[in-house]
Amino acid sequence: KTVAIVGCPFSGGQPRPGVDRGPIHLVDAGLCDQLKELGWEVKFDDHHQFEDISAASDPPLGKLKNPRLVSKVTEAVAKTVGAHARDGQLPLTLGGDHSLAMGTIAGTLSAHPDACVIWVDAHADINTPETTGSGNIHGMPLSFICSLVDSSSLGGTINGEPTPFAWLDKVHLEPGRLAYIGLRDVDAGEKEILRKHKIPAFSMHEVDRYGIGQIVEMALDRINPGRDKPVHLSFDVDALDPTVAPSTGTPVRGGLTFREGHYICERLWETGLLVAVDIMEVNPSLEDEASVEQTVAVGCSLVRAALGETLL
Ligand code: DIR
Ligand code: MN
Ligand code: MN
Ligand code: MN
Repeated sequence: KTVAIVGCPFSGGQPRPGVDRGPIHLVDAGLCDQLKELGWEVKFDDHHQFEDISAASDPPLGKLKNPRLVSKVTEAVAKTVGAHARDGQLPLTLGGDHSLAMGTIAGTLSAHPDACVIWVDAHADINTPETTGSGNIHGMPLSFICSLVDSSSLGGTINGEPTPFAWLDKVHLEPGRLAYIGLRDVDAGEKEILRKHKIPAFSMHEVDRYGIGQIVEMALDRINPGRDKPVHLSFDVDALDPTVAPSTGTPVRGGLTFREGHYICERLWETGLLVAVDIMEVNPSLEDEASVEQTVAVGCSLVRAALGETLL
């Protein structure tokens, strides 16, 4: 069993600098050795070197900020993740901001067309270019992946130039194969999308009501009832309570406990269905040194839990 670490020092999907240093901190904390100790063969060449596009040559497209840059970077990530997955390796993508998941999920789907997605986050990240208030693409990756983006606004060409996200036209995740855990800061337009497409969403309210053990089964029952389809886990560390993972760009109080976050990872590993893992939005430039160390350590231990570390 081989895990391929895809380090993605990228922050272009949101405005706060520093999240691009998340993957560097996670690797420097000893993640590779920790995974070797769990019996994995670890493939890590270096962090991804992304082609830069200057802000001057990347003006907003409608409300979208840095559209060409985000598109280029996520397309490259899709190729890398897809190649590892087709090689039978487990791609572990370290972010970086959550716009990267456009690339990781597209990559997973290229190798496992029947994959489903568990999205652990305080936010739904399913705004469309029309509903977004912020214009930050890290709040939108799922609308692109689930083909909810109005093609008249982004498909085709603008002034004869192909729109940057044309590469995503062929990528499609059925909204019914996506389930959320941990939501607590969902925009009005996103709530409408979740309802309209009947997307299984388990907010902190449901976690409180049923307990995390039941919630993970309820999520899997909706998207993977036979427990036979490959599972992609995309974990935004802001799903955790800010007391557990303080160093992240958009913390929201009332989040998952340390154990609840780890339980999700442990249970998904236990199913034997995990084919890809993302750990996103660790920002080592936010909060004090102890908070950064704590957040990075939690990021590493979530990865270990998803890759087979057990308590006994
Ligand atoms: C908000 C915040 N829904 C947006 N999203 C965040 O900008 O679309 N996602 N912070 O992680
Ligand atoms: Mn997110
Ligand atoms: Mn989030
Ligand atoms: Mn599509």
